[in-house]
Amino acid sequence: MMQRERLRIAVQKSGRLSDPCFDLLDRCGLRFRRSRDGLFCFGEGEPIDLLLVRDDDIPGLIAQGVCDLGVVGRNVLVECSGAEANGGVCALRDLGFGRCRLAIAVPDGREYVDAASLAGARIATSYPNLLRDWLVRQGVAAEVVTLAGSVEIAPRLGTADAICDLVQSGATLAANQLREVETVLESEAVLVAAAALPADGRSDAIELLLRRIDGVTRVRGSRLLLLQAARDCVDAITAALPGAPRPTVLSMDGQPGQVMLQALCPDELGWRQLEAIQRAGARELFVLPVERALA
Ligand code: PRT
Ligand code: ZN
Repeated sequence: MMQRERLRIAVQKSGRLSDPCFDLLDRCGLRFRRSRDGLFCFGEGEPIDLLLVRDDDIPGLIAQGVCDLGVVGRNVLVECSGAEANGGVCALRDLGFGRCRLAIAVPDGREYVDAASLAGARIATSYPNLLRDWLVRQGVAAEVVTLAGSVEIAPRLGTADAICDLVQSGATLAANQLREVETVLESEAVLVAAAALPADGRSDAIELLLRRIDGVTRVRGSRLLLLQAARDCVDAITAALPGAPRPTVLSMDGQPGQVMLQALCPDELGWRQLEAIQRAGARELFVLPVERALA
């Protein structure tokens, strides 16, 4: 395999994963200059470049060694990993965006009890490998109809009795009079790589990237809560903190009965939660967004 000093990451060119992926890289402190044809992004600070491609091509590009890392939905990774040419591509990190599920849905009027209800049915999907594996696990014999897109209209066209497609809000299913009945796979964007990571100059860049991704994803959505209180109130305040974080309690100079408390809360802190914390005895409450963390 060709020796390269710069790390190359395959990223979806335009689609649901593109914006959140660029946002993550930006939070990791990586800046890029786009090539004229828009297919390549040259890293300006770190030796990390991007190749912008269709998401379906990403596992193959990594398996061939054209790219070292990539960002794809777990649905694409697992669907492709059956192909021998893509062997050994695996997930390094869950990235927390692009969440959806691969689900089976049937027309509203169709009776459904459990997986056995699908016996003999024609199921339309763009994920034939994932669907076939699921059917085998359920011990159900059904016909898999592979379609490249517009899977949700297949039952109305009479070309399928059920579908297996990605669902996020469920609005697409509802608009097509379909009812979700089974989850085949829970998915989110994942950082993928070949099983054997490069051992040359690129390994430092991989380490840097993973450390920064962890620093961003670990605290994403977290809030730092700062407040003052009488020392007697600390237990009641701690009990009122959502997500049960372990607060740090600091004494305040010249005020022996008073403390300053800080806590990293895993989620958004709403007004009701803050008011409950205040009723437990807190004063001077501040809620701060947390951008990154380094242990
Ligand atoms: O051009 P390219 O091949 O790169 O893009 P693409 O069209 O194959 O992919 P894209 O951008 O649509 O999706 C990329 C990835 O986003 C998917 O592989 C999933 O991992 C993830 N993702 C998250 C989704 C959805 N949510 C999603 N809702 N991918 C597709 N959908 C579609 C779904 O197929 C259905 O048509 O949205 C519809 C359902 O959405 P709801 O909200 O109505 O349920
Ligand atoms: Zn695609």
